[in-house]
Amino acid sequence: MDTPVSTLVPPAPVETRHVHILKQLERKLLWLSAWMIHNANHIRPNRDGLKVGGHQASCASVISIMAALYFEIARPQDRIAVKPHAGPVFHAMNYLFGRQSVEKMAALRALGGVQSYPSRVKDGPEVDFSTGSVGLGVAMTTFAALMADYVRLHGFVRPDLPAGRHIAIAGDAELDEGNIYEALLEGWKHDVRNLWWIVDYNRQSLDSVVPDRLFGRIEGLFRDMGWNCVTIKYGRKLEAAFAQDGGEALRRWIDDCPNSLYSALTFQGGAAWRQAVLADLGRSRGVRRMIDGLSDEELGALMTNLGGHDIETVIDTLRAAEADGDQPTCFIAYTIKGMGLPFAGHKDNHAGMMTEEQMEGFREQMRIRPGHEWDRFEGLDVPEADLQAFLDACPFAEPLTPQGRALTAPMVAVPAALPMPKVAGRKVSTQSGFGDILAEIGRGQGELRELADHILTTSPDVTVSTNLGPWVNRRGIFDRHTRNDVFRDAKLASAQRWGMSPKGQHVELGIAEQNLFLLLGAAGLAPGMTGARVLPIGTVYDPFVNRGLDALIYALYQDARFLLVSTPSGLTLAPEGGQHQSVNTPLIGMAADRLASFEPAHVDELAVLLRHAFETMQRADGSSVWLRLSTRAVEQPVRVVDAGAVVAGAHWVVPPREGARIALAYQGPVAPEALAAFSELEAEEQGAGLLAITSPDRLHAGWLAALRARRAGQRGAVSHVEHVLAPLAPGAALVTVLDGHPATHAWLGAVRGQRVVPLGPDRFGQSGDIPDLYREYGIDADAILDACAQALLARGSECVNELDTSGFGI
Ligand SMILES: Cc1ncc(C[n+]2csc(CCOP(=O)(O)OP(=O)(O)O)c2C)c(N)n1
Ligand SMILES: [Mg+2]
Repeated sequence: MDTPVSTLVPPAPVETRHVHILKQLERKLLWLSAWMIHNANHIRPNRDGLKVGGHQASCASVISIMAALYFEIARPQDRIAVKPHAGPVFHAMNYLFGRQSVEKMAALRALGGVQSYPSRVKDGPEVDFSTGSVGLGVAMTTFAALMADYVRLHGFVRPDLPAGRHIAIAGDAELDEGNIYEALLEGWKHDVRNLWWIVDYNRQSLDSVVPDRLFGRIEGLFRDMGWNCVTIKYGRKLEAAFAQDGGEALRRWIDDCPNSLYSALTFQGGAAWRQAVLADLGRSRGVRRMIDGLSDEELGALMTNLGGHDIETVIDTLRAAEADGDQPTCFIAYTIKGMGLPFAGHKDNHAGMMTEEQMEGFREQMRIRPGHEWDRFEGLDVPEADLQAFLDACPFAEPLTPQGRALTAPMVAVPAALPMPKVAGRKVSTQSGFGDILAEIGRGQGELRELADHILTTSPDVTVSTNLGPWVNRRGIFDRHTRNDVFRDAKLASAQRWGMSPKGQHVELGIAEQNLFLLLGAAGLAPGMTGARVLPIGTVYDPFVNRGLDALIYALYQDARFLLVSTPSGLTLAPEGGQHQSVNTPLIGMAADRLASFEPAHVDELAVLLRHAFETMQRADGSSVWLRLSTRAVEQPVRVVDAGAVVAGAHWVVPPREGARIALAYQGPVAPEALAAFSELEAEEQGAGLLAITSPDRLHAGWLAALRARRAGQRGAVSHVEHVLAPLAPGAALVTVLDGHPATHAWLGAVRGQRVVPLGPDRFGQSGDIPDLYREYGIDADAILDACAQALLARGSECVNELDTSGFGI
């Protein structure tokens, strides 16, 4: 086993209370987590033949760490991310605290039961951070710590709420994920505090044993990022042995033992340990004496007495770190995967499960009577009243508020309308409209004041190029320390005034997009975590939403509430070329749950949607919001837009005549092409309609909801898109166009059986100017007119009949 260079913790003088009780509770966590998984796989009826699964070995390795943390160290105000595969341990711990039911645990991985991995939304208020996509929960704690500072420094937190720590219990393989290092770097820049990562260093991942000396590297990285790094390597028994004659040789032997050999010996047990140690150290009289005096079982227990399984050592180490201040600290706790179970140390044990026979043996060892498997204190040798009194006295058991640990924050008032820049008749892009509206809000005048104060903006190094600059000039950059803008002080001309202070409202991030979404997630959970309302807005180039997608989905999965503004988007970004031209993002917007996605073409629509976003992201039944914008300046209409229709996803710019044979629908910055094509179409086909689609996502969601409602017997349920398309003839044609994948609109034909000719790029983009690219990808006015002609000439069935199908052999 490699030994990372590390700060050794000074022997902690802190006395651990009730060590015996703690060890009994550890036993209970081990039993309940293993039993929960066994029950789900072997006891509960299985109707589909699928393996239910669960990770008994991953649970076993983290038992002492979690017992030390939750029964001794943690305070209710601490926010903790638990490694995904320790979900059952987490639920067992809550059960002991009286915060989880047997029914839910017995239904682990079944509908309505506890989830395989802790889920904020589905497992209830005790889960601080969902985990499952490894690495993200760990990294998220960094941004939650940043947010905790932010809301405190802005005076948003109730004074009676104590500040907490942010803690991640991480699997060691989680540290392979790149987002961990992106978060480390960003955390360093923002000088985050009160952050602990406790690594369950069992040196095993899913497939294998991790390479030796890896942690020497990783530890160095932590130190470089300003973290304290503490290794919890050996338990008390081993430390005592090391102090004996021959002990130093034994320590060196274990230190030098390759991870895979150590794992294999652990699995094989005492006799194998004896043979291996004596083969190398048999000539040392001290070692021989020490080992000869132990039975195989005792020797096995000694050699596997790693720090992460020694609850007293873990507690002492955490306490010492606690006393050390608020520097971020990484604890590398050596453990054995599957500790205490028959497959301890076996490299294939990740998804391994005890057989029924092994479980029977384990039950006897745990002194659990059949039929009493779920009893909270069954098999423990401490009176129930003492155990209960101990649990009641745990600091973590104290209520943070009378409502518990899940907090709430009042809504921030949103004015009936946001300031609308004077754009009618001018050429303006949605992106610059966004910047203007936000800058105006940033003045914080009158009824906008509260709203302005609660907005937090952030961007991964594209603040200026997404038009947040004027807002930032007004509201400043957030930093725990006040720092002047050097350019400004030196009177050097710059449009950006970037002074930093604890009152600033923009968090400037490095380019890593995963960090943007992790911060939006943390800020979007601020009401529940801190009791403070923050209205987070993140800007990013639209194509790079893909770059942070896992973290975006992760934030949404937890029901974090934020506004995502992605701009610029699509081919319309013309000269930038294919890596910058997004094609698939409208489809992501449609498919992402808890996210309402919009793409306005004009600034009046944008103003409506921005206002809607501030409200929707605060409403209990609302969601996050995504606005896909563009840098293309398009002429702004003089009109009063129907706000309700804009929010619902579409409004008629030119309503069709009843029974019209065709309508043209556009979305986003292709509006000028659609308008040009429409004026020709209208001359040929009187009564044609022109539809502005602001949200295929809302239209689609509304349609599905109406279909479901009608199936459930609500015959009058009609969606917005059904209303909108109703005037058109049943077999009418609908030509649709957007600067995004055409599948975004193709489904519209299914609503009323109309024929859709969907236009939009379905290939990677490339450099060019807008006329060339729109022509090349078939979204210019000519292409739209061709599509209209095709649609009008060919009726649906004829269209298919005209195809030459001879080549298909039918
Ligand atoms: C992003 C992601 N990739 C892959 C997986 C599949 N997976 C689940 S656990 C695991 C290995 C975890 O090892 P480690 O973090 O060391 O946990 P432990 O040994 O404590 O079980 C993998 C690859 C996942 N959950 N998330
Ligand atoms: Mg591991």
